[in-house]
Amino acid sequence: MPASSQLVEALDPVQKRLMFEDECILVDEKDNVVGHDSKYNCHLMEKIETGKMLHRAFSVFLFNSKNELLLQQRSSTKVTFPLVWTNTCCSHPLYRESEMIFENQMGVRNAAQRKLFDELGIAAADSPVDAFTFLGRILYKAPSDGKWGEHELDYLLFLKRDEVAVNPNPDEVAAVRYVNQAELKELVRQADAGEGGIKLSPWFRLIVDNFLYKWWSLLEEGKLGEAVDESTVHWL
Ligand code: DMA
Ligand code: MN
Repeated sequence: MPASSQLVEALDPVQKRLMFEDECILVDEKDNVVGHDSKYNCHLMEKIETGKMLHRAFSVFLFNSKNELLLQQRSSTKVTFPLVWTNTCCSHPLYRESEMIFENQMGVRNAAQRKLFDELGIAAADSPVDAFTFLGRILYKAPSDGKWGEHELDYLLFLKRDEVAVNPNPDEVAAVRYVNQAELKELVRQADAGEGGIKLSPWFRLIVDNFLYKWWSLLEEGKLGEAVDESTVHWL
């Protein structure tokens, strides 16, 4: 059997289906759409190294009325970055009309609403597309293990809601917890110290190190709008 088909056989069946069903949006470094390819191809490190697999993604940060942030631990069956702790929900807008609307980030907002339900069982009524605050975009590359990785242009979305019902999908999510700023700092310390087997996703770590606490404090002060940057793509 060729090495590439052994790689496919070893995948969890649910994640394997999504790897070929989900068609990601390929973009250039300015976020212009340049094509599309399967989620599978977009996350193979050997293809990422060609520089042609940069794709659009989003990261949602959901806060409750106490300004605590919901974290998720990715399931053990995720192909990329299994069992790492990360922000509330991440995925990709897909190559379909409703998720490619550029104006007002509407395609990404639609995709975020879809995946909050798929991963966490959060009802669309609890994640109205207009309720997301779009903060800005980052560009980063990160290997997962030898075979898999990410090279993304990632839209950052904050959402603050009164207590929402959360019902994690075990195919996607191993655990969830709310943290305040001090608790997140302690989690980061543990990850750095290699304590308790805590690992953080590379994109979450980049966002924590560059933006999160500043934006979180603005959210607490009701001034999140001051942080919005619609034009820059930040290279991290
Ligand atoms: C991809 O997330 C997006 C980012 C920002 C890493 P993911 O691997 O959780 O995507 P999916 O949920 O579609 O598998
Ligand atoms: Mn990706």
